[in-house]
Amino acid sequence: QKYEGNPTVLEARDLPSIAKYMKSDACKRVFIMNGAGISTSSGIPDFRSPDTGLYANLARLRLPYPEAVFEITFFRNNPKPFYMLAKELYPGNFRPTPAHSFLKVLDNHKLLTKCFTQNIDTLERRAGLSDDKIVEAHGSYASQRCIDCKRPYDAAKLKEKLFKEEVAHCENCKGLIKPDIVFFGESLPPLFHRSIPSLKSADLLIVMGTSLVVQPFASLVDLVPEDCPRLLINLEHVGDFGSRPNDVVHLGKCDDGVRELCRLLGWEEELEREWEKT
Ligand code: CNA
Repeated sequence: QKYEGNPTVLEARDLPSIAKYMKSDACKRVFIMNGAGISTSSGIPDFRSPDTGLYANLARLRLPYPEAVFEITFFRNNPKPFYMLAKELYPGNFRPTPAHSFLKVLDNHKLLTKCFTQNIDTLERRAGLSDDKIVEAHGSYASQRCIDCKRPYDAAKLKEKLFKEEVAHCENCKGLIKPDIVFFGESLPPLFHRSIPSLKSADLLIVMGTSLVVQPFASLVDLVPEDCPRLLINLEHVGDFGSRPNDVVHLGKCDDGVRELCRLLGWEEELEREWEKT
């Protein structure tokens, strides 16, 4: 159900109107929701892009179905596929993208309230965002533990095992070790739940690089006020974008979208400077 009337907060439902609104006093609290699509230009595949996504390329892992690689019950019986994938996605080899540096620029301008990310690659931190601005909704590689007794495991040891393609076991109970990445069937970190109420105070929500299909993350888009402008920058149309009066849909690559927005805001040089630093 697309909203057919005129916008109530923006002048028009386009990027220049978003930029104008961002420069006004009315826009003080910007929230971000992002997903794997903001990291694809750094070389990390997303899940669902038709040819390049991980799900399209998991045949070699011999999974019964692609999502199994992130299911805790499957992992218990067969941890190898996840370990193979975890090795491939291990952070350190990838550089933040201009879309990540855009988050830092927003923060420089005291506009960024919170970045809710589904990504586990920690590139938001690497782009210079401080911990208090990031909600890693699906966890990250920053810590790891036993799935049974929950005892933390040494990061360097896990990395060594991963790179040797060996499965790590708990030194206490022999349970399987896994990075604190949230699997299907596991609860999201307490910080995610604690941070949700703040969305009520949003002046702007920017959603980038996500298919908006994984719950409960996807439903955060509903939690900003009804007239709060929501901007989607994505290769494809997702979620219910367009159903609210101040929704703006900008189809294309995240990096191109943020560059265009920064140009409209007069921040283009700052964006490139921040990106150079990464
Ligand atoms: P997804 O379901 O794979 O969707 C990605 C979305 O981004 C799709 O709509 C694409 O069209 C779009 N997209 C891809 N490339 C670009 C681009 N350059 N510019 C604009 N849009 C683009 O990924 P989601 O994040 O929505 O799914 C949630 C999962 C993916 C989370 O649990 C993540 O942990 C998981 N994941 C994370 C990473 C990472 O940390 N980088 C990588 C792969 C998967």
